Amino acid sequence: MKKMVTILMLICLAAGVGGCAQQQKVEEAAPALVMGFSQLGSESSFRIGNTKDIEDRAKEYGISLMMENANQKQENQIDALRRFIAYRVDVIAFSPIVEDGWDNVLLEAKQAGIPVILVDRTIETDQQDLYLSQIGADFYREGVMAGEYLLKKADELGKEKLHIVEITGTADSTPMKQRHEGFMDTIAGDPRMEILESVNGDFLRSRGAECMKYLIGKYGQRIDVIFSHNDEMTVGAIPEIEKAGYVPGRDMIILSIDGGQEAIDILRAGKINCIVECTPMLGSLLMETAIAVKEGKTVERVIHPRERSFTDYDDLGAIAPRGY
Ligand code: GYE
Repeated sequence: MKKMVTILMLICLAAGVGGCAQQQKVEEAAPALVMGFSQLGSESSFRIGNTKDIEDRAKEYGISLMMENANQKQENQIDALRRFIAYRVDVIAFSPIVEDGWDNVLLEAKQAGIPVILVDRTIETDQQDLYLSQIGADFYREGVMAGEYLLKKADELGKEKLHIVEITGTADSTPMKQRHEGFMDTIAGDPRMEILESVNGDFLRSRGAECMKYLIGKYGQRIDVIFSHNDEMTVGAIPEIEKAGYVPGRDMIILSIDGGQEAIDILRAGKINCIVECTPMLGSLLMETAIAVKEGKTVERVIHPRERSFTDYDDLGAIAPRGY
């Protein structure tokens, strides 16, 4: 795209000012494609970073973007998808807040001949042809990475038992289900690991605080480990741990997911022990996939970005600014 703009500018210079205005109009009138994107909400720094990245990359790739934010409500997302169908966009993309309940609206998109790409989370359906591709993290692997860190930490601490509490993300969402499974499968065979309770924090900072308050009230110093499904809830939980007189990162091992800047800074301060990365920077993959779809090319069914973890075993000085 950048190349195209440069070529256009060169033609403009050769053609004089009048020609330039004409060329500019032609380019503005013909975006590579029109994409309708339904974002699920603004619940976390991941989500805000994801929205911004999609907007930025759409501009970069010359894609005309209709962005709608559903404010955490599935019915708002369904309404947005229907508007995109009525508008006859070239491609529909969306981040489904939960996995179930999409068949009807996606059937409508299929009947209108509009291809659908899932971003970040996936859906549960018997009709596999309702979407072409899912671009998002391997959430199961994220849970596994958190579990593997804990097994290593348990060896280092040499404790006989570790009592774990889990603060989960939005019920019935892909990251909630898969992070839980990956983590539980990884620690399941180890007799040192004991789950005290899992509570639903809905990926929200305020809920993270409430959940932590409840858990500390109920289990107090029995809690050895907190596995929180995202940074936002972790950041909400930490002050509650401190208010109760415990030192996060030392008295209680804290495991988090996302890797936004705020949480990375808290990791550096020693109050979080491990953060598994979940990158919101999915915009380029989305735009490239959408263009390939428009050109009639076959695309990958599942596209995972590469991710890592950041832990108190790493050189934390070496982490580049996260951008979300
Ligand atoms: O981890 C959390 C966000 O779906 C992977 O949603 C995403 C999750 C992310 O609210 O912070």
